[in-house]
Amino acid sequence: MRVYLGLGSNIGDRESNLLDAIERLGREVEIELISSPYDTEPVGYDHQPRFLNAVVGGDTGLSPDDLLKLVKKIEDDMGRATTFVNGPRLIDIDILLCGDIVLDSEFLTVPHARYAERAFVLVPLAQIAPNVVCPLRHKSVRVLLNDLKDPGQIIRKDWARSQHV
Ligand code: PH2
Ligand code: MG
Ligand code: MG
Repeated sequence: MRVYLGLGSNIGDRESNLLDAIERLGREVEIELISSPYDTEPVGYDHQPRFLNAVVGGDTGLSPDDLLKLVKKIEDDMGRATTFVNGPRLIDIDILLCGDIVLDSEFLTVPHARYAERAFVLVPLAQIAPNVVCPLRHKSVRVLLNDLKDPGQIIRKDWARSQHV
């Protein structure tokens, strides 16, 4: 199953944190696409440092629930402390899309509940997968991005360290 995951960090060495998370994900998910990193203004809670965001796409045999367990384990292993909703975080890994699966359980909502409103997700996602169609909205990522009223400030960067997929 093709999955897309969003990553964000705004504590410590943001790029190292994203790359560390991608490397750990790569042990269980065949990562095939990695967006550029984007320097983005915090959404939801202003009084915190800017984020570095990226999106990866890959193939996995894991179920959405097992993928969530993996993501939580990576966040824990990397030392993410619990803060508060929309607060600062060393690493955040969000499941955005899992093939055509639509699910809404106590633990997991797929597609991600807010990804289609968030430029810090849609801009990197549109870089690597503009034609992927949201199974809930039946719109491509490119169209979802075009629909965004105020994308805010999203600055594309280059990875300082080279990526090997
Ligand atoms: N994540 C949030 C809340 N706000 N803002 C930006 N720019 N990037 C994020 O990854 C982010 C956020 C909750 O997970
Ligand atoms: Mg998040
Ligand atoms: Mg999260």
